[in-house]
Amino acid sequence: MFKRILVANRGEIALRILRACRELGVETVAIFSEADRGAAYLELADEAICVGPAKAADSYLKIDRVISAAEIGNVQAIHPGYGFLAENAHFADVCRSCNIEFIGPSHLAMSLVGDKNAARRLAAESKVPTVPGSEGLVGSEAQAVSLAHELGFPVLIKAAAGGGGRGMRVALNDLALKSALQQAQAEAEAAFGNADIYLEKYVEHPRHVEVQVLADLDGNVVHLWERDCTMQRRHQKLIEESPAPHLDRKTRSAMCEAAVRLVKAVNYTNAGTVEFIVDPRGHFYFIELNARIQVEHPVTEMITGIDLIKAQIRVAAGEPLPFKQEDIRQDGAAIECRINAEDPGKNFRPSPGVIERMIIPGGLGVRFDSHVHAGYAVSPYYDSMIAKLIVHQPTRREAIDCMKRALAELRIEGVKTTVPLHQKILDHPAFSEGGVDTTFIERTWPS
Ligand code: MV4
Repeated sequence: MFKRILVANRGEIALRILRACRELGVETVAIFSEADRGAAYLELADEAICVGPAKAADSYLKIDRVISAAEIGNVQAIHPGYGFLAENAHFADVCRSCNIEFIGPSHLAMSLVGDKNAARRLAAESKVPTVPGSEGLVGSEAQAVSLAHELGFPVLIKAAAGGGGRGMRVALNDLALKSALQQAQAEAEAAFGNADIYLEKYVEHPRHVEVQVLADLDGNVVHLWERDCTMQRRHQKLIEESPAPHLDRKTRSAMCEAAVRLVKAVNYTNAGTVEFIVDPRGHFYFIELNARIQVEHPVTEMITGIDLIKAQIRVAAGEPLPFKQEDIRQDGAAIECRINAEDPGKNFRPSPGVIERMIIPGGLGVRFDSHVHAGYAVSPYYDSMIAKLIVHQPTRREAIDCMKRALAELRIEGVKTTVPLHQKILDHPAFSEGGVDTTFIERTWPS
């Protein structure tokens, strides 16, 4: 096991990793920007090193500064958390060249799955269902038009370097396709420095279901079942849960087995998430492989009883997975609400400021993952997520009731939060019934 690791992140995920390290007996070095100086969670690290000014591009994203902190802190490994440098294959490669273990997949596996078009090809080769679409990149406008006629409109243009919904465009007809192609290419070039695009049939009214996987350095790969992340707004997930409602046993098994096949095919190691969309008929299609621990990992931890952060650290240190597929349970139902400091009355504009008063819910099956507290100043510089409220109960019905109770106990005053929206969703019959698709929020509350 590592003696000492660097936590290359901030906020709730930095705290989550610090907690796991403490339990493992691993010493920690935290990094912080000027905006996070003095944050309470930093006191839980053995050492904390400033890496620069508030702007992430000048601190948390600056590879030379993060590596310098790792050298000064004398660590053997870096945990990147999510966001920032977590899916930066170049960073993983720099860590390797500095003899620092990157707690995540190899830079090779990461750059492979970072190319969404290559990941799609590898999925198809591994008999993982993909959405009908282009075989490889789209080379010309004429090719795109003829392919769209074969597939039938609507079609979706995706950037090879994109992901998470960035750089996607729907086209409904020939004319729209031609201009969307130009726009998508220009946008992809500007955003990712790579104009490569590919085409898929647009799957309407999909549900978003993803499979958690874990792989060690000896080639053992397991899945930890699925999470349903359909309840989202503008590609920002609001609520995640496991098991996915209305997923029959055969589809669930097929999806989880497909995820494991793909992970093996790309020699992927550590924790990862294989993302699928499920159409209204229940057919599933591979979308992308996310090479990081995800925000919503706690719902999987609750139903499996497996600490995913500890597992990541252990497999990065070369330990074999301590469980087999048949040992991994899916017990009860877990739901997570992402609580953001945003103003639902002002189009979800970030609502930074000081938290004046805060009361955290508790009780059986209630988990609250957050770095904030009364007196904490929510910074305008970073993501607006300030807490995750997670519940675990024997059934989905009980989990919903428990979440409603916990949300009613929660008090956060001084900043506006998304809690009222969560309450509206939990009270909505379509959510209780479990039958929503990714367009639910925008359709139900157009403003
Ligand atoms: C799609 C799709 C429909 N058809 N691909 C959005 C996030 C990115 N990872 C993939 N996404 C989608 N890909 C095809 N061929 C619809 C989405 C999509 C979506 C997926 C998951 C969760 C929310 C979503 C919201 C809008 C669109």
